Amino acid sequence: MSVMKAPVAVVTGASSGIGAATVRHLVKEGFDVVMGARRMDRLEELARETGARALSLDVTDVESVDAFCDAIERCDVLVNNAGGALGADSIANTDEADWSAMFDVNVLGVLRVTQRLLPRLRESGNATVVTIGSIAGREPYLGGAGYNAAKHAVTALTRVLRLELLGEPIRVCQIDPGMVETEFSMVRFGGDKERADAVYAGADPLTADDIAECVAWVVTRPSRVNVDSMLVLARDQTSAQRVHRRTA
Ligand code: 8X3
Repeated sequence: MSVMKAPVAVVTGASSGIGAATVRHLVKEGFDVVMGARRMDRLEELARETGARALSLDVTDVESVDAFCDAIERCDVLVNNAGGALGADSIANTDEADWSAMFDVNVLGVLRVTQRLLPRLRESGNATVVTIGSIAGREPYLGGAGYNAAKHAVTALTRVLRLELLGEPIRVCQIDPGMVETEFSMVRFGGDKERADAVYAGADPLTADDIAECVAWVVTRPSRVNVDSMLVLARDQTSAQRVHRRTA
């Protein structure tokens, strides 16, 4: 009797926020999940909680990406989640190092992992790549320059990948969240809690679970259905910086 094996989902940036929530949701949907991140202590805790497999991954380090991808024998779903913003300065004042770091993690990180796992996705016969973009990849906003540029590049990468894979059984989807309350803003503002809290002040932002549910929904559609892209905003948000805030 042949035993049907569960499909394998790979999630990057899985130690917190949308990545960790996605791991939980995909495990619930019956996937064998392989998760990667730099913070192994957090990943191991999530592994104990969910049964997902934890592997060290720094998407900005080619050797780390190679080792991570070499350890993956099967991949039916790839969730490119690792990413983030650094700073909110104007172009006149921005630090080029922040741009380099943002391009490295958001753009080249997606390229590296997708490129190396493409053979596994092809072998699947029914695969899905879901990349977590951002409203910043659709709409420029003041203070967004470097992150806008990086996430617009991610959108381009996703769209070209879909063109290249036409005719193959691999779906390509990009989910673009707006305001989600995670560690995102703390990282962006270098641990400045006041600035980070101000992003969400008085509004009812999305949660990591809200976006993880979208990922789980996308990858569980019938194989003929490709959800091309999703822009997911809080009800309190109509564009990157137009946010309704309740005052106390
Ligand atoms: C979404 C967050 O600040 O670019 O990634 O709107 S933001």
